[in-house]
Amino acid sequence: MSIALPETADSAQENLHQSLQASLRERITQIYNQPLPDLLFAAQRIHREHHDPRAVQLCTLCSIKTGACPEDCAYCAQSIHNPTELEPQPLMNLDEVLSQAKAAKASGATRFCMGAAWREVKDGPQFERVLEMVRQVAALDLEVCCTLGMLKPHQAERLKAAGLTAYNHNLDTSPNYYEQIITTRTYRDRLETIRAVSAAGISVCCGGILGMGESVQDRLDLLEALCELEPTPESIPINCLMPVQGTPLQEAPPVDPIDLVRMIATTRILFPKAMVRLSAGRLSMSDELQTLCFVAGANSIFTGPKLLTTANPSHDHDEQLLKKLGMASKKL
Ligand code: SAM
Ligand code: DTB
Ligand code: SF4
Repeated sequence: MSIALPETADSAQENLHQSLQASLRERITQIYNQPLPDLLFAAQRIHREHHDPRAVQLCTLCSIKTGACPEDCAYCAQSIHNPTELEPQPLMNLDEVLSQAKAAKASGATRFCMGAAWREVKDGPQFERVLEMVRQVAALDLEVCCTLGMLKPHQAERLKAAGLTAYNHNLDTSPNYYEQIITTRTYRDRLETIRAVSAAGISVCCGGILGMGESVQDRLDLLEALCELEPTPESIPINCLMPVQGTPLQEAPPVDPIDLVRMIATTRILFPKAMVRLSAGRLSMSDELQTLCFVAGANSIFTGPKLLTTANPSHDHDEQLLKKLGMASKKL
């Protein structure tokens, strides 16, 4: 009888992977569930080792192509599957985008993020226009980020060559809960694009959304999925759902504020060097809650009156809040 050596080796590897995974999951759960003062203290200590605790990076979003998206993301105003009031807009002209980027820079933003309601990037004149946008925004000495849906390796390489700093592609929630939210693509599709982005040498911006009916365990499973990316993301947006009329999630209840703070602190501890971005949902957060999020390790916000299609606090309000806290916008 012959011994199936390779199988034995494989199963040993699999066992090791499973026990490492179990211990990672346990560690994440322990971090998240510790008493809040301990969690905040641990997050602050790590935050201060790697970042200036007074500095917040301001980013500005620009929806370069709005609405009529074929994907069925249950949270999104821009999906054709959701009867929302949004007016679709075709791909913007280069000049309009550039003037928005200049205005963002003048108001203190150091990162400009262009979002398109596409399922995936298609080669052709529209992609060429986006590449030109990336080149010209990069020439303004801004970090340039894009979120355009799925990418193929050669498209990621072209974005890199055009000067793209980062690509945003969120995993959004846990692998298990994903199909409750989106059915037109899989977690694996997401991971493939993320791999193409990293392989092209572009920094990965990847995070999720809280408040879509998921459990706390789903949120921790999202963090686990982020820990398993290689390399781990340099930028992690934590969004709270902006409930949009006409979407299946229009009535979703708001996220518990302390759960949000726990999530931010846990993210900071697990990803010491990453930028943790307090993203969508700030409009309905009190100044006090945002302050706790900064203490927990969030060090970036999106400023400007609009996110992609939904409202955001005014730039003046953000400026006053940072001033009151003795904090300031981060220079490049
Ligand atoms: N179509 C591209 C994609 O989905 O990758 C890029 C644009 S998409 C609007 C960018 C991200 O915004 C999504 O991955 C999701 O995490 C976030 N987002 C969209 N709608 C949201 C909402 N109503 N509330 C909170 N976050 C939202
Ligand atoms: C991310 O995670 N949040 C930003 C950015 N990446 C592109 C987008 C938030 C969009 C919120 C809903 C809207 O305005 O349509
Ligand atoms: Fe389309 Fe992106 Fe909205 Fe999903 S989140 S519907 S892919 S724009």
